[in-house]
Amino acid sequence: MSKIIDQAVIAADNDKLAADLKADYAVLGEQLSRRGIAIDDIKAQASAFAVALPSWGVGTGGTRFARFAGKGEPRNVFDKVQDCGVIHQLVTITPTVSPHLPWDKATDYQELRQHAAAFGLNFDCVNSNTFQDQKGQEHSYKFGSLSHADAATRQQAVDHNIECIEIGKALGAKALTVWVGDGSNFPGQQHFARAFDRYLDSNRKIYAALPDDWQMFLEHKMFEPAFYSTVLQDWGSSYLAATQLGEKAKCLVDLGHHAPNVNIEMIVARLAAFGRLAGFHFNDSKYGDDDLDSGSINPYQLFLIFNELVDAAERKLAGFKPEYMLDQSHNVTDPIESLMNSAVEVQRAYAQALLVDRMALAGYQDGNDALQATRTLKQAYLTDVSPILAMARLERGGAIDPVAAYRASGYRARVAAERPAVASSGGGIV
Ligand code: PSV
Ligand code: MN
Repeated sequence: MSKIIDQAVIAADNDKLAADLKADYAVLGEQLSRRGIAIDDIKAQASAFAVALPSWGVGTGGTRFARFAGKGEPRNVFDKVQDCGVIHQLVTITPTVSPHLPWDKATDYQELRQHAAAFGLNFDCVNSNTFQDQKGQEHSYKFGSLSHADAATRQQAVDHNIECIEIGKALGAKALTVWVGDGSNFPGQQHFARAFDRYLDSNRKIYAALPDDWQMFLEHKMFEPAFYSTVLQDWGSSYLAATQLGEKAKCLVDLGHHAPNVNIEMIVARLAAFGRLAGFHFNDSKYGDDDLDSGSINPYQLFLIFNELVDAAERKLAGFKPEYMLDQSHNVTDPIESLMNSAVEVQRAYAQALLVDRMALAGYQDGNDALQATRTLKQAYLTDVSPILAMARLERGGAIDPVAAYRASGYRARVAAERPAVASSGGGIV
C-alpha cells in the first residue's frame, strides 16, 4: 500500500509524544477501572470505528458570496482520493470515500478504484447531483429536478441517478444518497402535494434500478437552496417517502439540515426504532446549513446522538447499521486538517457514548430521577477520551497528533507546487 506521508515523519512526531501518551493512558485506565470499565475494550471499539470522507470536502468550499481558493487544491477525483489517503494514513479511521457525481466523473472507474485501493481506500455511498445544471444539459433544474413539473426534466434527473448507480457499482459502492434542491421560494409557488407525488414517482423509478444488495438514502433538508419550502424538508417527509418506496429506502440525517434547537438525537432514536436510519452526514452548524466542522459548535449534541446510536446497537435493533459520513464545507481552514479533526471528533463522541453506565441510566429513568439520569450522561461526556483515541491511532500506524504530523510532512506545500491554483471566482456552498 502506498503511504503518501513519509512514515518516518509520523514516527518522529509520535516519538516526541509517546511517553506522555502512555502515562495519560495509564491514568485514564485507572480512573475507568474504578467505574468498572476496561479501557482496552473501549480502545478496541474506538479503533474499529470508521467514518467516510466526502470527496468534495477536500477542496476548499465557499459561500454564495465568494470562494477563496486554497493552495494545492485537488484538480480531479484522483487528487481528491490522494488527499483522502493522507487523512486516512494519519487518523486511520477514514477508510472510505463518498463520491459525488458528476463532480467525480472519471473515464476509467477501475483505474480510480485501484488508485483508491493503493491508499487503503474503498468507495462509499454515491451522491447524485440534480441541484446544479451541468454543461450541455438539456433541461434546467432551476425549478426542481425529481419533483419538477415537467416530465422530461424529471426523467433527466432519474436517468442521472440511475447512471450514479451504474458508476457506483463499478466503484464497489452499495448505496445511493439522493439529496435534491427542489422546493419553492414563494408561498403559492408550488403545490405541496403534487410536488411530493412527483418526487415520489421519480424516486420509484430510481428505486427500481437498485441492485438487490443496494440501499437508497433519502437526505432531507429544511431550507436552501429553496428558502420557503423544500420537497423533502424533514425526517417526517423522509420517513413517509422511505416507507412508500420500500425496505431498501432509508433516511439520512445531515446534522446541518434542521431548524436551530431541533432535538436531532430524538429523530435518530425514532428512525433507528423503526429500522429506517440510513446514516449521517456529520457536520456542525450555528445558524443554518453552514457545514461547520463536526463537534466545533455543539459537541454535546454529537455525544447525545452517539448515545442513541450506542444504545440502539446494544439493543440490537433490527436493520440497524448506520453509515457514517462527514459532509462539511471548509472555507477558512486546510480541508485536510478539518477533516482529520472532524473524523476524530466523531470518533470521540462514539467513545464517550461507550462510557455511559446504561444500567444505572435505565434505573434512574425508571425511577424518575431526572438529575441522576442527566449526570450519568454528563459523567461519560466529561471524560477526556483523547488518550484512548490517540493510542488507537498509534497502534494502527497513525499519528498521535495528526495535525502536527501533517504539518511536519509539508504535504500541502508539496501539492501546491504540483497543482496549479484553482480560480477563486464564483460562489457555491459545496
Ligand atoms: C446539501 O446541503 C448536502 O448536504 C448534500 O448532502 C449534498 O450532496 C452535499 O451537501 C454537497 O453539496
Ligand atoms: Mn449532506
